[in-house]
Amino acid sequence: MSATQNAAKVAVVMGSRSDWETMRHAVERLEALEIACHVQVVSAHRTPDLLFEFAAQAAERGFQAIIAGAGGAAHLPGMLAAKTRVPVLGVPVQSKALSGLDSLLSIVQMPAGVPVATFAIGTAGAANAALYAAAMLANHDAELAQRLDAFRAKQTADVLAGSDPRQS
Ligand code: RP5
Repeated sequence: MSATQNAAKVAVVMGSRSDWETMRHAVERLEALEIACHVQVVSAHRTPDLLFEFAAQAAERGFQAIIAGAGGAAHLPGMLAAKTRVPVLGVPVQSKALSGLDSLLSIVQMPAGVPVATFAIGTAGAANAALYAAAMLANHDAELAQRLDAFRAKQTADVLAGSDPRQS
């Protein structure tokens, strides 16, 4: 495989190491689909210069999507979207104080002109952001499309095989 094929297609960033327990669900889904990803803590408030540098370089680094998770005053996805044309997929991390409603509203209420695709609060949002990024990439990658179709077929088969909840 060439260096270009090996290069990360998706970046997964988060506002704090404390977000990892949520955001690892995105990384695990990407890895299961054999999508190379870059993972990094980038804080809108604690490392604002790093945020700007990361966003400025995102397109030239070849990222086709940025999955950004943050909690509380969750400005990371929106500020990234303000500084790069690479699509930003926002994941509201469940906060202790307000259970993630603060994170959700911080991410979803973007002004017209600067879009962030916003997902569910917590681990479901992280997993679905990864699957959404995979679907975007699959439009231009037939092998990935096959892997994504296989994942969905297995998911359906697993539910059908366990459709009687009394059986283990
Ligand atoms: C946000 O503040 C992070 O995304 C995190 O969800 C939250 C709390 O961060 P820590 O105080 O745990 O580092 O910036």
